[in-house]
Amino acid sequence: MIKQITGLLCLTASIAFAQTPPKPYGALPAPRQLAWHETEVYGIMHFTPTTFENKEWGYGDADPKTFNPTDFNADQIVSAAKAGGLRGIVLVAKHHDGFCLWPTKTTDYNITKSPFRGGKGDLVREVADAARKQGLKFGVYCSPWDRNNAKYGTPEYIKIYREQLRELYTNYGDLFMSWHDGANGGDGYYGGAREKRSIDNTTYYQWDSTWTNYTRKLQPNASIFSDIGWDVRWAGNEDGSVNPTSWATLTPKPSEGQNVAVPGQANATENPGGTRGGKFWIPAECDVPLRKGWFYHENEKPKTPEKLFDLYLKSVGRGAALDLGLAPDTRGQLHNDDVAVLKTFGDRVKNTFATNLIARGSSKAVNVRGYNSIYSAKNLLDGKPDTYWATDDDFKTPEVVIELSQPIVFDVISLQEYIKLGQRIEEFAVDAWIGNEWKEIYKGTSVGAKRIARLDVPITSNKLRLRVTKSPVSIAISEFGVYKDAE
Ligand code: FUL
Ligand code: CA
Repeated sequence: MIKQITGLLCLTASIAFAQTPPKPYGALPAPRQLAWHETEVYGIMHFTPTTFENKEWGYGDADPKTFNPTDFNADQIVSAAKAGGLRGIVLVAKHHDGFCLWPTKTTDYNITKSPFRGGKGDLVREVADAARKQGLKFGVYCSPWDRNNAKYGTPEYIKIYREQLRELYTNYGDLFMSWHDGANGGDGYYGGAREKRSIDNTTYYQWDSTWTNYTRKLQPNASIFSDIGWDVRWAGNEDGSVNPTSWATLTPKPSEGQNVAVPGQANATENPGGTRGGKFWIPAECDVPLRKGWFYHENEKPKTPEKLFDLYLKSVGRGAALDLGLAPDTRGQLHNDDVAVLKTFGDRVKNTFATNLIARGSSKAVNVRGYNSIYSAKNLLDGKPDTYWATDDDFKTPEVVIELSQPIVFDVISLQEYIKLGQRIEEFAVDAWIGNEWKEIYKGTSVGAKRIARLDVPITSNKLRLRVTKSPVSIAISEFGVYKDAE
């Protein structure tokens, strides 16, 4: 009888505990942002008449007939991206030159006026289809600045721009991103006017109503990128990295001389690090061209696989994403050099993170929330992002020891918070048991979606300790791993 009652009590207790996960902390990611975080590495592809003019910014006056790839092949581009570990492609459907890569009804300056597929082509469709066929997500970039359009600078142009978005949002399936550049206007062709047009980008584009009435309604799963959000912020540079301490949260601040924080006006000093305890969950995207420019230029070379791996650690490894610029050449394919570099980089990431060397270790934590196995420290090692080690509310700086039967050799450490409950940890450290004592081998800050650290020298040990050293609330960590760089 007593046994039965105790059993019953235990059962009731564990059910009660099971129902009390840690209270979320601060701003939280929306489901579309959680999906975006999983993407980690993706590409942004620039291929317009500007490619054929060998420029970076088309003036808007190129004859549509210049857009004449000799052998466009979306599958070739997507395969190379996939081999690079890219999980999505954002296609620049219209760049600043205004040329639309789909048969839009909003302007004559579009692909049907080019020789591409005899004027019957739709490049947005071809890339979207190729991406989906190979399991990559698809997104679009439609430049608000349009150097071709005669109406640019007037309210009428905003209607045209929104109609372009509507076409892109309704004809090409589910999009994972809607990418909005902050370019500010300036000189251009503008239907033959060939003049300078300046717009006030605190008011002209009316992003609030565009994103509310078009993007959110027609593509609710698309993360909106702009320099200050709404869903994903610009890293503040085009080098492919954020600060060593970078928060997924941001309280957008006005840039110098402005009193409101609006897209196109990023306070770039704030962007690489975010705001600790910021008002919104707006993680960073590190966009960087694979080559020097965003468009293909014969005299430029792609970055090395080593450089890309370094950028991966400084973006994905700091809770952000890496967005690599892909620039097809005038054939309409990625150059062999780019294909090779992507493959080597992709293999390095894949091979490095293939096996968590402590996955089979035993874990001993100082505290597990409510003694409940749901929150066990074993969850750190199961490779599942949805299970996590959590502590009781008053255990804000806990530690866990992982012990192995054999020593391992590693030089990469990776940590992931269970971000559905917010970005909680502020500082942490990792120790290894070396020569009969604990030696601190890494000390880090901001974790969030992921924190990856590469150590200067490989460590050999059979016992590791993870210590959270600063956190305003109890912790929720979903993964802890160590790896050997597959260089
Ligand atoms: C920038 C643009 O001005 C570049 O041309 C490129 O499209 C890049 C991705 O965003 O702001
Ligand atoms: Ca887990």
